[in-house]
Amino acid sequence: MNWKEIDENAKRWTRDAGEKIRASFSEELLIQTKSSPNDLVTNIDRETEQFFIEKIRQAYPNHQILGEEGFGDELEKLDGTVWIIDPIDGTMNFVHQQRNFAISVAVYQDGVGKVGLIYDVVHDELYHAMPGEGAYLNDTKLPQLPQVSVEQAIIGLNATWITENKRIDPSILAPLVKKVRGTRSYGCAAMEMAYVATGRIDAYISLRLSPWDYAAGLIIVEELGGKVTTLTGEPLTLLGQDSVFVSKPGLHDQIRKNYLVDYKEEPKN
Ligand code: 2AM
Ligand code: CA
Repeated sequence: MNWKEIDENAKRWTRDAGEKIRASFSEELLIQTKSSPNDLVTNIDRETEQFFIEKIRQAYPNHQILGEEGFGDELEKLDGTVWIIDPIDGTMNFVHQQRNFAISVAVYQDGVGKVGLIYDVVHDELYHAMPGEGAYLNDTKLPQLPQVSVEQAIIGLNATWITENKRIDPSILAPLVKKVRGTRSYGCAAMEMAYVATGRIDAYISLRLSPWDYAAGLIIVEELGGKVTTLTGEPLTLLGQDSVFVSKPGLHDQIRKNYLVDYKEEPKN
């Protein structure tokens, strides 16, 4: 398998898709809802996913594709070469703000991450990594993540998780929010993982993400020595929805030990 070539193609297609998205800003958006009134999808989400699928099918007919908008394959296993794509992560931001969204593209081989790309379309910033080859922001190599204390940390966290919700007792995360230096909520999981990779934030917590939200970020953050697990410290499945805890290395253990011991995953069936 020529991973360098796959990486180069993935980067080119991602930048090309970004250019199309930027061009779409001057056109009228078609906005629809999916599972709830706040779960948005646009014609651009769909067209962007279809653009990737066309390119991948043409170049790599044997590869599988897992995409948020469902134009790819239905996967029950991660056997073989699998592209995991979110054409627009942060669709609500895309619709309301025309910023703070990203394209997320990852390629896995038998469940092992090989290429991870997160593209901040508006800022033309491409975060990318291949395991063992370093992680980059455009052409600049990112340094390994340093240690930080809980008191000095800024964590990415949506306010939903410290109010009444279906997934976590709000009293679990409240003491952590009190202890850290600050919290931020960008509303785009892939970008928040890219921000952990660059040290703009120190950790990121979400109680429900899908594989396409974190598949690329996981490769980039792990390449820099960061940890990416569920809130109970288990590996992410890349097949269903999971809680996600992304952090600088020492901070991950500190937060798990001191703030997350009371959290239990819902039984999956
Ligand atoms: P999306 O924009 O691609 O849907 C918002 O806090 C973050 O969580 C975004 O990255 C968003 O991705 C993701 N998200 C929102 N609703 C979700 C859901 N029902 N399942 C999984 N991820 C979701
Ligand atoms: Ca999306």
